[in-house]
Amino acid sequence: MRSLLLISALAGPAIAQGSAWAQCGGVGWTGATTCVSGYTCVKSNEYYSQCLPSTATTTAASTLKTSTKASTSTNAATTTTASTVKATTATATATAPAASGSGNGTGLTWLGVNESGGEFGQGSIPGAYGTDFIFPSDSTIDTLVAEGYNIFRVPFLMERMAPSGLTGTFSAAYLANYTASIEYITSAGAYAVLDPHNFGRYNGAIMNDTAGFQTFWKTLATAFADNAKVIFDTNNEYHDEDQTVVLNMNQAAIDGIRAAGATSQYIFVEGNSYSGAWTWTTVNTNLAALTDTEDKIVYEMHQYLDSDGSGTSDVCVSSTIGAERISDATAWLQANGKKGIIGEFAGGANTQCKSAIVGMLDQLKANSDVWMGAMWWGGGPWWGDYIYSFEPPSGVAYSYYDSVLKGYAP
Ligand SMILES: *[C@@H]1O[C@H](CO)[C@@H](O)[C@H](O)[C@H]1NC(C)=O
Ligand SMILES: *[C@@H]1O[C@H](CO)[C@@H](O)[C@H](O)[C@H]1NC(C)=O
Ligand SMILES: *[C@@H]1O[C@H](CO)[C@@H](O)[C@H](O)[C@H]1NC(C)=O
Ligand SMILES: CC(=O)N[C@H]1CO[C@H](CO)[C@@H](O)[C@@H]1O
Repeated sequence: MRSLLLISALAGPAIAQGSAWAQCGGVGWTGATTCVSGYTCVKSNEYYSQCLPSTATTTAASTLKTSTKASTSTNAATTTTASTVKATTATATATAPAASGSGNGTGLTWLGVNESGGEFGQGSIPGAYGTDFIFPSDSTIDTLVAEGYNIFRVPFLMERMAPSGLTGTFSAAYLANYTASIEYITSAGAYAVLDPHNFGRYNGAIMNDTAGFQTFWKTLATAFADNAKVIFDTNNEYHDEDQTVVLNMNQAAIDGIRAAGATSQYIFVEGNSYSGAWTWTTVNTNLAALTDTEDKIVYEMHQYLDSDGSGTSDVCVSSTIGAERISDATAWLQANGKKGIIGEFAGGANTQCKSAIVGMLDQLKANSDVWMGAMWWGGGPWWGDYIYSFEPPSGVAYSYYDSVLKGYAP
């Protein structure tokens, strides 16, 4: 749908030995199953094995590892060196997610970017990798992590992941490639949000099969149960559907994830009406009833600052609209003892929007008792000249907003 630029391979081609960090196994994998010297093939899940350093003390593979601010932050996401993180991944040890960071004194736990591509080409299912869809590029993650961003939301399509239905077998190839992206992010020390970008629908029909949805989530969470830096996002932007269905589907996802043994991770739930923060208290108040045995629910709300809140214009309503649009939701989170995250936000590259964006981020920071962070919409290799593109090095919004946003990194 956008210009086909910067396509980067995520997994290695079929060569004699897998290179550092390359895929080396998994259902359907036909490439190398051994790794170059110094690396060992380690199973991540049924669908993906990766060449990881043979010892925990192996020198970090890329410069991003040393550029994270190890000495100043209390956040494990940023203090842990890459080699240690890689080793953690290799041994698949699930540990409690890091506490709030304090490097910039924001009180926020996360600041990051949506990384699009896996959900592109929705008119072509399953579609072809590299033509209809793509996954985030490693170099983008390296760049953004080095700047302090520590959370990336990675959309995918359920119809590609589970082509025969919610309870059907997953596509080994799609899950393997998706897993490679997710593991790249978490190995770099950041959090990765698994985002079925489906708007509460499957093949265009509103999903209401709670048992099937629970099974889908149990299958997906099983593949990531050992990775504590993974976050599960039940679904992108439910809209125009029955409010009880939204409640029940979120609860089914939570129950499926925990039933998979994925107990250390946060779960992001979304609401109806595109999960808008500005309409949250008039639409989604029933979602306060969601329960989680691990008590790690985070309410993910989205907020754009154009007149209809759709995120389709670079004109912001006013210089204060950001703070205004999240104020009711802030009060709701506080009144109900809940945590929240702005899972998508953006504004045009102009001074009015910049003031509005800063105003919103300042409100998140001032209310970090309930707000855990925010994620810009959006990065990804195929955005081209999109008004909100946060793709380094020259995306419109990256060029304009990077210096502002990173000041809010944990
Ligand atoms: C997975 O990625 C490889 C390239 O690394 C590509 O050849 C393959 O077509 C991809 N498959 C899917 C389903 O994404
Ligand atoms: C559930 O979804 C199916 C398929 O879209 C639809 O036919 C059915 O009417 C829905 N049931 C309810 C109770 O909404
Ligand atoms: C704080 O903000 C600066 C930019 O203002 C950024 O470079 C840095 O990565 C942020 N995080 C920390 C922990 O200092
Ligand atoms: C409006 C916007 O860009 N936010 C979104 C996050 O995911 C997809 C992109 O594929 C958009 O359609 C969503 O609305």
